[in-house]
Amino acid sequence: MVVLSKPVIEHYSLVKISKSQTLSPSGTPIIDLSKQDCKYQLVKACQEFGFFKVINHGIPNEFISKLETEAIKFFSLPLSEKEKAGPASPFGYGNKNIGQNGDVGWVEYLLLTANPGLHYDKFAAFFGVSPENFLYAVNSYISAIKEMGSEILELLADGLNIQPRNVFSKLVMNEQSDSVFRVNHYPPCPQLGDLTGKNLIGFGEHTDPQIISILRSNNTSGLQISLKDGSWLSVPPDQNSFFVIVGDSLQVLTNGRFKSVRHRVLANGFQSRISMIYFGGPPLSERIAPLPSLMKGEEDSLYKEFTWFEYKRSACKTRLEDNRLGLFEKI
Ligand code: GA4
Repeated sequence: MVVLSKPVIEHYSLVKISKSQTLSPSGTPIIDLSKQDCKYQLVKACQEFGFFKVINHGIPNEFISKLETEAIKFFSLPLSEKEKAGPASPFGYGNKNIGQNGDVGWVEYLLLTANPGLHYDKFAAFFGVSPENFLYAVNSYISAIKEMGSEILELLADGLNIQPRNVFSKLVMNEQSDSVFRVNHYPPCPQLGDLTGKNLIGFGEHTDPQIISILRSNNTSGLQISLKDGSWLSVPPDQNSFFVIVGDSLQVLTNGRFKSVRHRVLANGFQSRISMIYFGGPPLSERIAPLPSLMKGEEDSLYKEFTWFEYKRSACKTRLEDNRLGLFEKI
């Protein structure tokens, strides 16, 4: 178990969760990627939830467990060592502080670019004698996840009946794609033990700015998604599956047909949660606007024009829970 510096839990938001809010495994949209007709279920899940779970994804378990083992090794290092890989702006180790505008959470993390080969120089210095294992595990994992993300995006284009089928996937597969990879560690907070039924905010509520996020966690719960009525649903963990989250950019590309879902992560008093998330984004210069092939009749774009660079720049000035897309909605 990795213990962070002495917890001062008053600095972190506490939430109470009741059992009735737990999403039953059968309630989660589950997409079997090996099934021929999954494209329609994918579209439905993106419209109704902006969220789904993927099974039969074909990602070899060894990629996943190798990276998880390396991540645990890293997070087990003394804080002073981990801090040598910081700060996390733009990439590196972060502890409790999220973003640039005062958000905090009960989490430590590594934020990396998802472009292959770019990690070595920065991380060689931080990982002491052998950064190779970690970097190799990261790069193999990212390329496998990217492929799966691209397949999902192509199935979504098929399900929406739009051509070419790589209309979404080409954005994340582009060499210049501005994609990010994050490994989060939510350490248990022992002081919570006395506060029965209480959880601590590990990563506060937010939507993801990119196109698609693909999350895998160990078997510790914590992820919650927000439903249309504003209530929070706990997503049962499943270390053999991936959870897919629609990002703001995909909401815009589909002119609001797909919803970028608000989500958050709760830390608990007794179990470590490790998650790894790939955020597939477009190239910085890409114009993000509803696809003409999707627009029906006189349908107007719900959003003002912007490039991914402009959206990202604006997002960096926001707090986690802000409605980032709101700034770009046409009134
Ligand atoms: C949320 C999704 C990704 O984790 C992330 C986050 C980023 C960060 O951690 O630096 C942001 C957040 C995320 C959106 C608003 C800004 C930027 C923290 C924050 C307060 C890496 C991303 O791309 O956007």
